[in-house]
Amino acid sequence: MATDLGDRQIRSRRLVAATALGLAMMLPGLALADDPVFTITFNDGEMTPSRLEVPSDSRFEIRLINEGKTPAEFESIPLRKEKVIGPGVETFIVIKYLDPGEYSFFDDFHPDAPPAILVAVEPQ
Ligand SMILES: [Cu+2]
Repeated sequence: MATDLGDRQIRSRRLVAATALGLAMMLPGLALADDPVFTITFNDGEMTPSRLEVPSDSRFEIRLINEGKTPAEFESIPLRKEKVIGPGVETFIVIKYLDPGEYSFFDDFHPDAPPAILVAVEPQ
């Protein structure tokens, strides 16, 4: 009797967990399905790539991945954006409708590292 109840509870908990995981995986994709996605990786002061071409006049997403052992901070004065990324963390920012041109950014937690640049290019 008690074992029976236990089994049923475990089974329903597993179902809830699987459903929640499925939704969590689907929702971010749905929310930004049309936006192009670019990735910048941080690694204890190194940013890759150091030059990233993005489309002007459209919304896009930049995925920020910190593979380093120390926190990083994406910071751009011309873009007026900053975001802290803990070690081992992946997050993203959305950027909307840039004018064509160059937008520098840096890792504010590693100020000695060379800055990097976002280049907004008019779509052909
Ligand atoms: Cu900062």
